[in-house]
Amino acid sequence: MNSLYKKLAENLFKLRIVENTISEKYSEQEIRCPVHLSIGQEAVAVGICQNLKIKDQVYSTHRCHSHYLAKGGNLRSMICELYGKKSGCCGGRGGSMHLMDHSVGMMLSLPIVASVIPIAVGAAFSNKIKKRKNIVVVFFGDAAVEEGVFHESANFASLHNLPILFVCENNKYSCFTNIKERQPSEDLTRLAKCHKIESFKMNGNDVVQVFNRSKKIIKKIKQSSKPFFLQLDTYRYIEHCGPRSDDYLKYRDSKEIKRWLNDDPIENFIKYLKKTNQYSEKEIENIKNRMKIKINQAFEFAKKDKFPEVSSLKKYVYA
Ligand SMILES: Cc1ncc(C[n+]2csc(CCOP(=O)(O)OP(=O)(O)O)c2C)c(N)n1
Ligand SMILES: [Mg+2]
Repeated sequence: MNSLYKKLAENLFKLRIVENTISEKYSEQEIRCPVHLSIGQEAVAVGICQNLKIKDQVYSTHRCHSHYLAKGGNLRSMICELYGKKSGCCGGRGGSMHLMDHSVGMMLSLPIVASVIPIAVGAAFSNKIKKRKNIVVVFFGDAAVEEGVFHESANFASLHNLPILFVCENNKYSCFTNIKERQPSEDLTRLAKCHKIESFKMNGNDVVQVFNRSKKIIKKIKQSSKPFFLQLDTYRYIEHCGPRSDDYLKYRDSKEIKRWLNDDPIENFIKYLKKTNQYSEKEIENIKNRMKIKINQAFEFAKKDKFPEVSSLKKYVYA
């Protein structure tokens, strides 16, 4: 397996195993923050972040585990944050929806839908004024384009030619409501085109395609200093918020679920490796085992870590 495919495999398995472990351990009731898992959506974060330099900046949402990990965020700090512990990336104060690690350019995650978009655009504006060569990537869901602030931000980014990649991760749902009940068309690139932002829509479950396409787009953004809107269609496997399946609620049709389970990003990647004679069972097993060990160590550490001191309760509270 070449070094790129190895990296993609490591990240895909890291994300999948971390989130499966969160899902398993959640019932122990030691993780007390809500969790929005991205199981099934991993190829989006992995394919794009593999093209980014440390100095490139990533901004994310309530569903931020995948972006944080794919950008190289510290695993132990993430798990400690989920457990509300002192060594967490926000000192245990933020929980699952506020992941950040400035040392690798994972700048910020915010759970208020679309609220991170203007902040990311502001960062791109600052980079441009300061003539920095890095770009900003902002990840958000299909519901975020339904907030007015998305349009204000897109307009500003277009008008000022800002080097920013808008990544709309279309998993078809805003909580329980299908995009067909919210939008006249599932092609959300039309919402970028009206701001004269170049755009592209593709399947987000093929990590090699996402990597190749975003590589070209990122190069173009860096050369032209113009924004780009990329829609990646994907699917979350389990409930909107929480560690379990919620298929019994029947807001998602079983045919639809099956169709997406058959388009699994990890299975797709394995198939690709086999087709291109790059597959090695031994290497994949090694990667999985290494990841499992690292991940178990992070959970063990987090469980034993201390909670923040009660005396520090008012620190960072502005009143
Ligand atoms: C402004 C705002 N309205 C409502 C909510 C409640 N809420 C949390 S996540 C979510 C759905 C977001 O859907 P999408 O942007 O598609 O992301 P996904 O959860 O599918 O990844 C909503 C409505 C919120 N956090 N912020
Ligand atoms: Mg969605």
